[in-house]
Amino acid sequence: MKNLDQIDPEIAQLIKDETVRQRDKIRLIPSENYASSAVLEASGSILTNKYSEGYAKKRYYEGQQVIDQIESIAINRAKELFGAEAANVQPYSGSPANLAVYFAFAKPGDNIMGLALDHGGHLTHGWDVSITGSFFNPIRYELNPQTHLIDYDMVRDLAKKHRPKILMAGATAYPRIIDFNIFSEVAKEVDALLCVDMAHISGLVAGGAHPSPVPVADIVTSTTHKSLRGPRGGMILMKKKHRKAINKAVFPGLQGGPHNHTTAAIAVALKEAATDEFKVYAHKIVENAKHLAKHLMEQGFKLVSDGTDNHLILIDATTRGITGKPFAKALDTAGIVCNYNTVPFDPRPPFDPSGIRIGTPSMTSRGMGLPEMEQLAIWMNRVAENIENKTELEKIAGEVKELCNKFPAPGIPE
Ligand code: DSN
Repeated sequence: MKNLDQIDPEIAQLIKDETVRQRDKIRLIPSENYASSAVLEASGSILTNKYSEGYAKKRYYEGQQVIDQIESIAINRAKELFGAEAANVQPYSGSPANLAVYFAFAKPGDNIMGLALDHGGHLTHGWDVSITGSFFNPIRYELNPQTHLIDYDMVRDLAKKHRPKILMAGATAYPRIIDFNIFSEVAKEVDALLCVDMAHISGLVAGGAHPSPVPVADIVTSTTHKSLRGPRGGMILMKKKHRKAINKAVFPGLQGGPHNHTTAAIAVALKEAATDEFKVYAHKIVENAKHLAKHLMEQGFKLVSDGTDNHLILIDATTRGITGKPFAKALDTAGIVCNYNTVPFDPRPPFDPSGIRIGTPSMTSRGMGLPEMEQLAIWMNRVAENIENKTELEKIAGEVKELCNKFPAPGIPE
């Protein structure tokens, strides 16, 4: 970064510090990953200099000879990879992508329906503090209190009672496979638009490690930087009949010019995700998560739904006599980075909840496998037993660093 070093050494140093952090720690936040060097190069390119309001061949600015090609390539790759009829790659991220769906298909005050945030949904699925919970009338379905699986009977009953305009499926903290077919049946029964937010699992879907919502949903939204391993961005896949409404909602409805550097990086990530290597990666994410879950349970941890089918695990720390926040902080000191999280029916508040949320996309991107999952479970148990023992936590951090240095991360200089 010789130019940055010279012009702004303060920011240059902070980027170096963050690079070291990402290199030397085990990153378990399930929505994070390591974008490849190719994705980073596209994302950091001169494409950031260009304004392109509109869509290919229908822009409000001249000079789109190159940008039109880049955006068309990204759209075609998204359609091909996910088998979608149409795609929009301009949303700045997942929340704007979801907002575009509401803006296109609902009016303020309309009923919309989604999984409650404290049961694993997302803010934009109609939670109070989100614009989606105040402009629309949110109806929330929940998990079954015994199994902690989505209560599909409740989904059907609430949908029949409230007839939402939009039925939202998808989650940010749900460790099990979502049955998109049931959601599709319910949506048809009540004449709702089915939107699946697959942000967390889009890499798994791309690699065939999770059933795809694309064939059965009207609209599928996603971020591009989680298990899909692209740049920070969003996209919307849809049936052709919805393209006009969605395109209009994204621009000029919600956004100005698309971030062309991001569009190019999304195109690169989609090319990478179409490879056989990525299919193997997607399946390994799940294999690692299942193995980690098994070994965490052997170490005495209580997992929500007693395991996982995807990339994500929710641990209820209270059965170990600790709570989520201090556990997450102790793990961070030990070089293991996760986030504290509510567990279903959590009696504790979101800022000091009972659990932590972890996932395997980043570790798997480094080539870590089953032995490393076993080692991680042992470390996490040691942290739980030594939550206030700084010396022990720092000792673990040293061991973690040693392991990390054996597994170079994509996009991170060694
Ligand atoms: N912030 C994301 C996550 O961590 O799951 C959801 O958008």
